[in-house]
Amino acid sequence: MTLQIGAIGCGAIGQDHIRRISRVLSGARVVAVTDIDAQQARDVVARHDPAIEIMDSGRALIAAPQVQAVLVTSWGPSHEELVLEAIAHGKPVFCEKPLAVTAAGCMRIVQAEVAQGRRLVQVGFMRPYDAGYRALRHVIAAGEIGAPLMVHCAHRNPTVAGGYTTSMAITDTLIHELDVLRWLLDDDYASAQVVFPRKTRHALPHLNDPQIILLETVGGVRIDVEVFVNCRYGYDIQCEVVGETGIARLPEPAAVPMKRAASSCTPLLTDWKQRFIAAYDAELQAFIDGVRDRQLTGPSAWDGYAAAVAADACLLAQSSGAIEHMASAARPAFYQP
Ligand code: NAI
Ligand code: NAD
Ligand code: ISE
Repeated sequence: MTLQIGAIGCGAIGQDHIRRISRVLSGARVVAVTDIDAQQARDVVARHDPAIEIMDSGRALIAAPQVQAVLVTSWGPSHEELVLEAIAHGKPVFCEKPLAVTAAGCMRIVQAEVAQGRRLVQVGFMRPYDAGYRALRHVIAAGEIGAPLMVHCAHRNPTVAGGYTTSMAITDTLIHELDVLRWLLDDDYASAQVVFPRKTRHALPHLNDPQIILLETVGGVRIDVEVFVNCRYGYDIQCEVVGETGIARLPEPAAVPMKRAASSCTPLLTDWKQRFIAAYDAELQAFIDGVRDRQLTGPSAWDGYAAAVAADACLLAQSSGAIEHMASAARPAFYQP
């Protein structure tokens, strides 16, 4: 049976996910799309399949009988309402990060899913599916560098769109580290602080860029993450874990080293879609397979909530300048691993 998916939001990642469902993955097809910008939806249909139906709204798409599972790839602030609507219809939903823009919003989703009685939500945190992060986690879990003590990370984009704000550095960008570092260390966060270095002249007046986020985990690991979204030179994700007896680094993506024009160089990627392309394929295939097997295994609504608790504290820390402590609700048995 081919799983029939309806996609809400036909922007950058919506188009890319529709492409992979239509041309790369197996077991699913896109039967309906919607976008508040109707032209975006028409473009997707023209590009992929004239049989895809354009729906008037996210609500109409979720209610449509031919839609068996929902893909939410609209703007972050719209996610909560759409995911709650999908849960109310008992339809599985893959929601891009952030699950909701506040921890309270994520908790409403957690409560709705628990009340519904089975896992229906997978969050688009793709890094746990990345081969490099998986290898790094394996090295740490095997004790090859001893107990982790410190983690140094960087999340750099060459540029961002004009609508990108100082808070989005947390809710849209850092949120990937907030998720993957919990998973990597098998730990949760205790506190956060944000400091602002000298601002790059390449950032628009309303945006503070770069930012350094300092996190402490419950287990006492200290983490620093540099978020720098106008770095100009490339899309660069770094993660180095310092343990008691050694250091482990996230592998760089494969690239051909060259010597030319009197220099030695290795090209860098500039597009996030390429950097994690295999991980995006794996996460969505896992969702399709999980829906078909009635057992979702990927990042859960609880993972979305846990990342959002930390994001809330980072947002507070951006404005207070202080160390902000965080408190999570107790994890329901429903989400125990
Ligand atoms: P985008 O701005 O290119 O696309 C969003 C689309 O959704 C637009 O076409 C917009 O018209 C539409 N839209 C917004 N609200 C809507 C609503 N209520 N109903 C229907 N359509 C709506 O943004 P982009 O880059 O595609 O990001 C979308 C989401 O995906 C965001 O949550 C973002 O954080 C996430 N994302 C995740 C990435 C990852 O690495 N996992 C990478 C890029 C984006
Ligand atoms: P696992 O499934 O044993 O999970 C390890 C721990 O990490 C569990 O406690 C779990 O609750 C937690 N966890 C999982 N995803 C998380 C997230 N996004 N944020 C925070 N915590 C998270 O370990 P594994 O087999 O290494 O799987 C790790 C991830 O990779 C999971 O998301 C899993 O679904 C996925 N996975 C992918 C593939 C693939 O080939 N695509 C195969 C197996 C697992
Ligand atoms: C974007 O939304 C993503 O999710 C990318 O992975 C991230 O690198 C970028 O900073 C975000 O804006």
